[in-house]
Amino acid sequence: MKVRSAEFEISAVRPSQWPGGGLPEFAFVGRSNVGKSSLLNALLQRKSLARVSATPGKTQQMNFYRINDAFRFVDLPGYGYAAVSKSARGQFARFIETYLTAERPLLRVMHLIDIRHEPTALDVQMHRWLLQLELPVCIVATKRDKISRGAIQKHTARIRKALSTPWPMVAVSAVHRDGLEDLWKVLEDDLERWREGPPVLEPEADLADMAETPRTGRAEAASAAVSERPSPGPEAGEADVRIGQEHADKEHGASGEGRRA
Ligand SMILES: Nc1nc2c(ncn2[C@@H]2O[C@H](COP(=O)(O)OP(=O)(O)OP(=O)(O)O)[C@@H](O)[C@H]2O)c(=O)[nH]1
Ligand SMILES: [Mg+2]
Repeated sequence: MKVRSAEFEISAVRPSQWPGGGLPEFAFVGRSNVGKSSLLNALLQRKSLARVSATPGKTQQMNFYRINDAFRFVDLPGYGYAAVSKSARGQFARFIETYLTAERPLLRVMHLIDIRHEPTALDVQMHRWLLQLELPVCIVATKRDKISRGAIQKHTARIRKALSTPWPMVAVSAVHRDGLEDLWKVLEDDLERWREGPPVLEPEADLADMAETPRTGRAEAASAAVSERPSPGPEAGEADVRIGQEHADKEHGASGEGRRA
């Protein structure tokens, strides 16, 4: 992706401040300090467009960035920072929930997980929730420069197992600028599908299905596209796009329906 322009638009604390205009969006979620802002800067090749915090829990608003006047990145508040008061944490959760369930053209949620550690209980909870919402997701394993190359596959496998997820995973380092091309590829494919328009409804779809078409339809389209990806080669550990669809369906029962290709 050639980033011709990247502008910070607004730090929003309430939905009325969210920018309009219907541009497609990608949201970045993850626990506090996982590297959301750093990843945004690395993807956009900007030093400090998104503020990187020395103290975790700093990004307490939703920050909107407009790229190439064509799409947006949305940096969501980090969860799980213990030093933030309980009421503030509740507010963050409501914030994130309001955004993720809003009628916006959200193409995919980037769920960031620190590659070094087993996903936390909150990571698992957040991921299950994303699966329930049937939003297309990409798992981004961050800070891969912090472990040896040889350990990447073992760590990504551990994350996949803990999250029990059908979604692709990309391991990145914002510091070494590794894995960014793989991640851009996921975003570019989403944008291309978006430009092609919503999928055509199945003729037998009933009215209840039609009411849900915008979001569910895109989730299905995204899932279909993901399933069509070629299976990973010998270096798959670096950008693991293996899809455990059958496993996930089993695991999540009927909630897997909406994502099946
Ligand atoms: N080694 C290494 N450090 C990183 C990487 N990405 C982020 N960091 C560091 O991790 C810390 C947190 O990074 P942020 O980008 O501010 O994390 P965040 O998820 O935006 O944090 P909050 O805004 O508090 O939720 C900073 O000290 C970064 O320099 C990476 O890829 N490699
Ligand atoms: Mg941040």
